[in-house]
Amino acid sequence: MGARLTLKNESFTPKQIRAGTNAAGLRFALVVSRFNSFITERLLDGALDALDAAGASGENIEVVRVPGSFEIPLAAKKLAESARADAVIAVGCVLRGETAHFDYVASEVARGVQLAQLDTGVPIIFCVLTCDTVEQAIDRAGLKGGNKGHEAGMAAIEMANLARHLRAARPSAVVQNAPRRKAR
Ligand code: INI
Repeated sequence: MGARLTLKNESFTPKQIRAGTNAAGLRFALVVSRFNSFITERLLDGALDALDAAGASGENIEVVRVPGSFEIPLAAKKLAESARADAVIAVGCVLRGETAHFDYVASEVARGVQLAQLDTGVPIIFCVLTCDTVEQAIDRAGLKGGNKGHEAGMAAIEMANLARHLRAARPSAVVQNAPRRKAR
């Protein structure tokens, strides 16, 4: 259990900002690696399912394919720079083999995606599986572990709405008063 907060002022209520989950009117781009496409296509389906269920329109969604996960950051950055998407979703699957190749591809795609979103200010959601076995990847692309693509779609909607909200001079997104904690 963490340290208890003792409030001097009973009306001390910080604003809580949590962006909405409605995707209507938002634009998305998905960068999908063809390497391990039997996994990445399932992740793509999961992401599209989440966007569709949240009210996104097909005409506001672009799907861009790249050869492998290593190529994802450049394509994602170009999409983000072109201001055609409120959020980008990076979809890939890196499977550990017998050499160090896995480590280079996995670390560079993660680093590249993070740099691209920080450089451009456009959210780029990391939906790149990095698994030791094919079974682990299958589990995360629709079986036991759910579908990480669906989670990525939900994250993209929230971050697109949050980025809009944080850019706006007069915020319009959901701002709630924090539930009061009892001072002790
Ligand atoms: N790309 C992947 O997306 N997943 C992998 O598991 C993978 N492995 O294991 O080699 C992989 N390699 C290709 C790489 O992403 C580049 O496309 C290639 O090196 C050309 O730049």
